[in-house]
Amino acid sequence: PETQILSSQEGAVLTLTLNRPQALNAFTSGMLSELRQALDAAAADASVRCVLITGAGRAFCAGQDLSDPMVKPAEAGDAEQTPKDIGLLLDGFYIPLAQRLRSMPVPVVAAVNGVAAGAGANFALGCDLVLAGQSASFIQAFAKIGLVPDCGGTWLLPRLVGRARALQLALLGEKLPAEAAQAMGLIYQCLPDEELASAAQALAQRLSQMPVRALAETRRAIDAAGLLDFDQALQQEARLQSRQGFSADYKEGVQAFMQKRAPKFTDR
Ligand code: T3D
Repeated sequence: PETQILSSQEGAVLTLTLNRPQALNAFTSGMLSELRQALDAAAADASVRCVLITGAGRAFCAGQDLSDPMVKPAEAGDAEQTPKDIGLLLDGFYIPLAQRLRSMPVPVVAAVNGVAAGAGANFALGCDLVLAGQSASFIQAFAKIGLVPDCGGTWLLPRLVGRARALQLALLGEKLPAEAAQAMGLIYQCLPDEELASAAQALAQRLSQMPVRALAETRRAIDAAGLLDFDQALQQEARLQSRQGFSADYKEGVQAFMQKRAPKFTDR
């Protein structure tokens, strides 16, 4: 079958494009597997120093494909009437994907080019820096079909925008335009549609030239600090700083500063 995840590399930036535009890039199990494999490959590939994720066509991703036999509830005339455990799809596909995304050894940028709904919204929000075009929008569509937010939404939303706004988004399931998403701190930046692709590529290129191991450790430390008290966070910082202090990137960063030249970072 035609690949549902397009992959292209420019310098050290790998772009992954969700590619089922006829269904607004809704996730099938095959597509979720392909995406995870692509992220695994990127994590293992030393030539990749930043990943950029976007969607083909007019949408970013409409979330789980609701016509997929794995999730579609039985209808009156269906031969098979046993209720399905759709949670199995989380165990088998969404959880490993969300974990993979959140533990990438390099920064991950989302370029949200259109609607991002359900798991599509939370997959985007799980990326490190989220850019969106002005015509893009975010929808916590779960409530509308009797589900709860997944793909990390219950963890991400209150941390991004606070409990009141997390509940506003998750309970009402309304379409949140990209501009409002930026205003409430849900995403990094909303841009004119025609500037999105080039701005996202430029941002990803810039990140790829930074000390990416330190950036990935920073993401991990910030996420972990949510569960720590202040003193524990200080201790965590000290541990990570010790390790970074021995890194080639630290040595290069300080040397470049002293020599008034641009650094060339290589750690990953
Ligand atoms: O455990 C589990 O596995 C459950 C996991 C759940 C995770 C989830 O993601 S739950 C949430 C699932 N997603 C949704 O509920 C969103 C459903 N889609 C929409 O609400 C709307 O399509 C949008 C707001 C995203 C976009 O609206 P609009 O008006 O721009 O487009 P449209 O006309 O509704 O959609 C265009 C086509 O895409 C249409 O097909 P057609 O009629 O042209 O043949 C539509 O059916 C299809 N499509 C859109 N979303 C999905 C989809 N097909 C399957 N699954 C979808 N999620």
